[in-house]
Amino acid sequence: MTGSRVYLSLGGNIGDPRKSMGAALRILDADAAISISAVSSLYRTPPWGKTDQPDFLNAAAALVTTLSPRGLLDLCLEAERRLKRVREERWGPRLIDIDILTFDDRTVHEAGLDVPHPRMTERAFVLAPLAEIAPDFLIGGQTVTARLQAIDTAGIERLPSGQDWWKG
Ligand code: PH2
Ligand code: MG
Ligand code: MG
Repeated sequence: MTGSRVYLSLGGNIGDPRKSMGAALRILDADAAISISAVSSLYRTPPWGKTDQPDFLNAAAALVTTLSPRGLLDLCLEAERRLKRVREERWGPRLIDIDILTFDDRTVHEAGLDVPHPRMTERAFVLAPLAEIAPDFLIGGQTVTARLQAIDTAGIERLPSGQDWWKG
């Protein structure tokens, strides 16, 4: 497929996040306008922001799409809804969260949609999985690997899931 190259971050910390994230990726991949091209291993990560909640599972994915950023966001939100995510408190526990990190080299500031994701370069739970599938990808002139080395990665554990865990 030719189209825009997108990186996504996925996460969750209640229910069965591995199952929810896998189902979300399969929903997206099944759409005619989206082709998933790479998925990272699963990572166990300490909660960031609001710390009195369970550890998260996080992963990153690369996809190619003919959709607009808004069209892709709508599908991600629809997948979250289908997986029965209820909108919870900010940074609190969640069944599934799908965030668009980058969309080609575009900058988007619209209601509910900021690309590149404004906090991605501060968050090891985003960059550790992303570094596995896109180590040399440049964000703000720095590779993902270099940026990851500059931030706190304490407590982050790559699980022995391999990269096919989402295929179900
Ligand atoms: N998501 C948040 C807030 N905090 N912490 C971790 N470890 N992983 C997440 O995915 C996460 C978080 C809000 O989206
Ligand atoms: Mg998020
Ligand atoms: Mg989100």
